Amino acid sequence: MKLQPAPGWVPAGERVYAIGDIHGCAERLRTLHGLIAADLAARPAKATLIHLGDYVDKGPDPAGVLAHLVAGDPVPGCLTVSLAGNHEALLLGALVGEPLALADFLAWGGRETLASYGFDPEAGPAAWDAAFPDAHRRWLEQRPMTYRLGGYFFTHAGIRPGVPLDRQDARDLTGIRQSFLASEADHGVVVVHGHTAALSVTVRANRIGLDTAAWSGGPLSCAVLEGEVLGLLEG
Ligand SMILES: [Mn+2]
Repeated sequence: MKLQPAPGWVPAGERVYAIGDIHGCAERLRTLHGLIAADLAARPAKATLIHLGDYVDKGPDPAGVLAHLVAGDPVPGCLTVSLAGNHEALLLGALVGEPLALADFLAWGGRETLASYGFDPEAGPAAWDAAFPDAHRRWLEQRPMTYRLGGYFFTHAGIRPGVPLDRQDARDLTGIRQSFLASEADHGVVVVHGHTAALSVTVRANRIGLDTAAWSGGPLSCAVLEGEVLGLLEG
């Protein structure tokens, strides 16, 4: 793996594998987990596997992604941290028939999620809710919003510049775009995020963006962080 200087740091002897928006790309996620397992076997370290959220919608197999992650331990030997994305909130809101969530869910790729579970899109929230696997619902409900390690702060979309990390609003953490992406402020941490797709992984002094639109033909990107260097894997 080619390593380049990283904007942040990870404690000695540790490594982080951070994966951007998955959006139903179950096969590529399994491929990427295999590459991570091989890298970890070749170069043992205390490893943390972080998924940056947006497991469902848009792509072909959201049900397969959730089945794979709910089963646990996707890369043996890694501590796994799977963060919440805005699409997880949309799905949970749609299942209980919350009108705004339902409208956004259907407009932003929720039909692919329904299809992957074998649900009739015309059946409506009550029918979907009754048939949705309990284990998948509990897993979605339990996703943490943030994770911190070394000089890095991991969250789905980004942070509101100028607001302390422990006082960030959940809507910013899972939804913020330009006011974070365009900021050149030193946040005190390097924010590792997904949510806003780019053609390739974005590495700036204050952030690393890992959403490379896997669902629409881009790679599923993984940043490999250790010491003060950064490598990339693609599924
Ligand atoms: Mn997304």
